[in-house]
This record gives sequence, C-alpha cells and structure tokens, in this order.
Amino acid sequence: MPRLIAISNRVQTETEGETANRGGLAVALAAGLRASNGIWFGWSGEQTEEFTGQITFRRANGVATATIDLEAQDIEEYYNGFANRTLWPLFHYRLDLTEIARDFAGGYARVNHRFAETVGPLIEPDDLVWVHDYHLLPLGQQLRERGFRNRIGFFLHIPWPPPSLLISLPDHRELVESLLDYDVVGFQSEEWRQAFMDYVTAHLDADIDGEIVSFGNRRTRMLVCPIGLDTADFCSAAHSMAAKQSQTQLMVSAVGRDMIVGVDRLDYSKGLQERFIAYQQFLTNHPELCEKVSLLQIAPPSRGDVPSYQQIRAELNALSGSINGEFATIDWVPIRYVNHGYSREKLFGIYRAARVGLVTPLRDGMNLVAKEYVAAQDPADPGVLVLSRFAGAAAQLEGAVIVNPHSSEDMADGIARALAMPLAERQERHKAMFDCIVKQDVHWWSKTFMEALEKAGPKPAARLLP
Ligand code: ADQ
Repeated sequence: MPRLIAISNRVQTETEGETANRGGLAVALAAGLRASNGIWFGWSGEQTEEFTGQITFRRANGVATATIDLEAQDIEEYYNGFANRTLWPLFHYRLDLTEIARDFAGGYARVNHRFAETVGPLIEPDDLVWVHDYHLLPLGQQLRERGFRNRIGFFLHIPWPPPSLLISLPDHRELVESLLDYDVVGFQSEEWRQAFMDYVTAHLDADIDGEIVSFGNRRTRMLVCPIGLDTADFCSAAHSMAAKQSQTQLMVSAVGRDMIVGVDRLDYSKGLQERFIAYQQFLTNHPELCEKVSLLQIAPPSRGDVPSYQQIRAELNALSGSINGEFATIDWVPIRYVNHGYSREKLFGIYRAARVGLVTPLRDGMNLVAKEYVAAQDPADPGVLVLSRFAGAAAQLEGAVIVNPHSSEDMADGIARALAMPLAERQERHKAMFDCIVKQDVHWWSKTFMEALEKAGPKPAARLLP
C-alpha cells in the first residue's frame, strides 16, 4: 500500500479534538492515515511573526503530523478572508454573504504556494497525495508546477455551487482549471458533481466521458464518494459508561417529556434560526404538546473572527430568548440552547436520549451529525431523524423524515410526524439508515477514494514553473 500524504488546512489530532469542537474531517482522516502509516500536513493553527516554513513533526494516536505556522496577514487574507468570507458562503449558495476582495484572493494564492513549498520536500515519488477541502483547491496545480508527478487527489467536503453562482468569483475559470491538475476529484454527492460538470460543459473546452474530464493532456476522474463515520467505533462509544451516564442524566431531567436534539457548529449554513422558528411554529400548531417536548440545541461557536458569525450568534441568542419568553412555564423551558463542545461519549448519550434528531442545514456537503444520530440509536426503540433535503446526507439516508428547511410549516409538520411515528415504522426507517452507515462508513470512504487514486492513469509531462 503506498504511503498517504494527507494535506488539509488544519491538522488536529484526535486527542486534542476529544472534548473540543472538532470538525468532521478530523475524525474521518485519522482512520485512513493510521492504516497507511502516512503523514498529515497542514497549518498548526498558530500565528508566527513572519512566515519561516519551519515544520513541526509530531505523532499522536498513531498518526504522524507535520505542521507549519502562518503569519497574521496569511490568516486574515487566506483563512478568515478567501476561505471563510468568499468561498464558504459562495459554495453554500449565500451570494449575499460572499465578500470579493483582491487581498483575499492574493492571500489565498500565497498560502497555497507556501503549502506547496513546505510540503514538497516531504513527498516521495510513490506517495499518494490527498488534498482536502476548499482552503486548498489550487494546491495540486502548485505541486504540478514544481514537477510532482505523483498521483494527487482532492476531496471537497462542502457543496459545489451551480455555475450561475460560481461565476461571481472573478477568477472562477482559473480556479476550476486548477482542479483539473488532480487525478481524482471527490464530491460528497451526485448533486455537487453535476454542478461541477455543468460548469465544465458551459465554460471550458474540455471533453466529458462519463466520470472523466479531459482537458488538454490532463485527465481527471470526478468521483462521488460520500464521507461516513467510523461506525463500529461510534457504536461502541455509544454503549460506554459516559454515554449511559449522560443519557440517564438527560432522561431524568426530562421525565415525561420527549427530547428533540440539534447539534451543529454555530454556522449560518446549518439553518439554526430557521430551525428555532420552525420549532416555534410547531409549538403554536400543537399547544397540546407544549410542556411535553423540549428542544436541546448544542451549538459551539466557530469562526468568531468573521463578522457574519458574530451576527448569527447574536440573532440566535435573541431568538431563543424570545421563544422561551413566549412559551416557557415555571417548570418548563422549551429551548435549552448551549454553546459548549461535548466529548463524543456525552454527545452519544445525548443523541440516544433524544426522540428526534433535528438536522436541518440550508446547504451542507454531507452532515455527519445526521449519521451520528442514527448510529447512536437503540435499534429496538430508535428515535427519528428529521433531515433537510439540502444536506448531502439526504441522498443516502432515505429513512429520514425529509424536510424543506426554508419552510417552517414543513419542518413543524416533520417534527410532529416524527414524534407521533409508530414503533414499527421507526424501526424500519432506522434499519435502512443504519445499514447504509455501516456499509458506507469512513473506512469504505477512504478505501474507495484511495483505490480510485491508485488506479489513476499515467501522468502528463511535468509542467515546471518557468
Ligand atoms: P462541518 O461543517 O463541521 O464539516 P458536520 O459534518 O456536521 O459539519 O461535522 C461536525 C462534527 O462536529 C460532528 O462530528 C459533530 O459530532 C461534531 N460536533 C458538533 N458539535 C459538537 C459539540 N458541541 N461537541 C462536540 N462535537 C461536536 C464539513 C462539512 C460537512 C461534512 C464534513 C465532513 O461542512 O458537510 O459532513 O465536513 O466531510
């Protein structure tokens, strides 16, 4: 098995992430890296006065990591700027929040160049190189320009926007062309791949033959490869003492009440305001269920340096306060809204204690919380997943109650339907979803992607920088 060099914006060890707010990628990558004895390269998250390109090597939980520090201007323009104020909103269909600035684009190009310069010396000729996510779209091109002929793949964890949105980016064509320097590009769902193909058809003089895009002397396979959980590991965590304790604690605190749970990074793409409003609608439609249900929303803050994230935080505080003010009684609070991170075991106890898992993003590449909720259920008496049709996970989890997160009425009906669902139907739906997350777990995901990468054809001649 060739060695894997994984490259992503941040490198996070599992130990670090255990109690913190860790992203889906951290959990997913560790499994594939351990199996291949690879190296995970990325930004340390630390700021340095001046960029030096010095690499820090570590090993944690069997995963070797190599990290670099970035300087303040890099963090501002590349990370907070182009990645999180330009690409993230645009790729989540939020043109209204997309900020276009030359400084951001310049910082993005500079940091991708710095990544290529520093990771380059670590790459051996037979290594497979796997680049992750929107922070590093042009990294493959940067490596090719330095003469690397390795098989290099890219996986996009977030949606790919339709061409009509993407063309708002001044350098959209260069960005898409840079992706054609990879051997394999992976998408979470068919919808995102199709949006990419639509752009290629409309704007590039390229040939498309099934999954293969040929452009000049380059050939790239466009693969749909939905990310999964380490399902077996998650299921055993769900049975741990800590999980049982948190489940018991929650059940005692909510005696006689059905709990609905939402767990999301605090991000506008997750549809949290819309969710609170839908819950309010549900309480209005079903006065007989007031005091019989409660919503626990867990939302650890993220990207606090970006203004739109500060704004959504303030809006959610106000909204939860006003809904509680309107409906609460002396011994019942309709929404418990907490901004902490929880250990995986605690989170599992919470999922398992909840009758309904409410996962209603406006757009989401995949959404691992939906899968975690399914994994944590007791198959004999499972809860019901209420899932947005705009999450990549909806293409796989057909046993969910699928809702439109833009319609508070549709979501309110979905909640009511989930709470009233008979046991046999709950079991049947859960089984279909559970079978899927067992079959297409994170090991399947990394194996499928790496096999596709290993199979990639001969490399085009190196295109060295002049
Ligand atoms: P994210 O947008 O971060 O990831 P998601 O897939 O939901 O979204 O993963 C979030 C992870 O953080 C989950 O594993 C969850 O358990 C964890 N988490 C959330 N709140 C937590 C809390 N309070 N305490 C502890 N853990 C918490 C991006 C894309 C997604 C895609 C993933 C992986 O936006 O669409 O599914 O990458 O590809």
